[in-house]
Amino acid sequence: MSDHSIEIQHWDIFCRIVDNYGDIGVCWRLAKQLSAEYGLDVRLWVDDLISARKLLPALNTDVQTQTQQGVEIRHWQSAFSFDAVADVVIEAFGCELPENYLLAMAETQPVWLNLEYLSAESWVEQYHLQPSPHPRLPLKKTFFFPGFTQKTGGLLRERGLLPERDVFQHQRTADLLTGTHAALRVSLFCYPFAPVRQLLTCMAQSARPVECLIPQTGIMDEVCGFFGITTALTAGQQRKAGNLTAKILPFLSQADYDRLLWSCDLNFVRGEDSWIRAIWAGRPFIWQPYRQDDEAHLVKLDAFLDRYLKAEDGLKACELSAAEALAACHHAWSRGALEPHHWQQLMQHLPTLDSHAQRRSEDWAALPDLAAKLVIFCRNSL
Ligand code: TRH
Repeated sequence: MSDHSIEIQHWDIFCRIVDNYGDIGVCWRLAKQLSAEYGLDVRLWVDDLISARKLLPALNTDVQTQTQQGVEIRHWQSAFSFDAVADVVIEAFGCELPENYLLAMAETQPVWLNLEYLSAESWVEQYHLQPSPHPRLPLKKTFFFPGFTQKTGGLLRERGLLPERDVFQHQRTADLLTGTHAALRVSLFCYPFAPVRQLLTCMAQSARPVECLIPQTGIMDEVCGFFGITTALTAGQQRKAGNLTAKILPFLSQADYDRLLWSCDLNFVRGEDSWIRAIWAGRPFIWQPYRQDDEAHLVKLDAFLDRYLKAEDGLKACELSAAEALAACHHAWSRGALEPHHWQQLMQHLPTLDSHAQRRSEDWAALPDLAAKLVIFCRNSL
């Protein structure tokens, strides 16, 4: 057996891309942060380089090993070969490690963590850091749950993120004060089954002009359908309807997507990673959870809204009528039944919701972030 008792330098993160961009979005962000902020040697194993290239445009899909932004990226193929087991092994979202790697882990006994999906539900605190012995091998895996409280694994947040956001937003406010920007700025990222046309109708009928910025994703058919056009809209194009101007953006880099969120008055986000980024933007947002069987996603949604809007652990509640307007809009959006009154209520309470969003981002940024908690846990495990 190797002596690993003082080592947590080498980290392997295993990522299987199920669908969409969230799995790789989270793993790539975490890998970069561990490398940049902690000087760790991080290897990110990805099973689908072609899908991953959406978030890492510089990725060469023809090579098995490459380094991007300080992170070694390895193609995780079914015939799995590796030189050495890392000191810390992160199995992202229960992606199941290769058998030969597990056998080698039984020899070297690394810290083995299963990074779970984010949820605001209260049971997360009980399951965070629970050990799970391997059924056959002398190995223990520990469940690591991200979350919104001290007793969970925290939220992904780079060290300089909020100061960078603040500089950007102050500069933008200064620019706005010197220009004429009456329109409400909204970003739109959601699943194709969201009531996109209903939302665009609300915006077109809105009393205040709305500029809706839409990165190119799977909702373009819905957008084109709303405008009654058959040829696909491409990045750089825009269309108007009533008080709405819809602008199509390319699919942005993660860094530019952050800036988009920071620059908007209201953000529509989905899944996991864009949801967290919307929180850090400190601006009001509507989150569409990833759809699950038995409507489990609606339970997740309510758990989040409770944590976000109500008083908890000394954090201030959002003013009641504004909280009700935000919750009603979230429910209508996730249930596919958005109506103009949801939008009008939301608009009426937007200033209050803006102050609340800013406050919550500061409240939650006061807690240790996910990478910090991972590193502390691993150090303490040795
Ligand atoms: O793509 P998603 O729906 O991912 C989902 C969720 O993670 C879900 O929990 C998981 O079960 C499922 O995948 C398999 O949404 P998410 O999590 O917001 O990931 C989107 C990523 O794309 C995020 O890292 C932000 C990034 N992004 C850009 O980089 N540029 C863009 O223009 C846009 C719109 C997104």
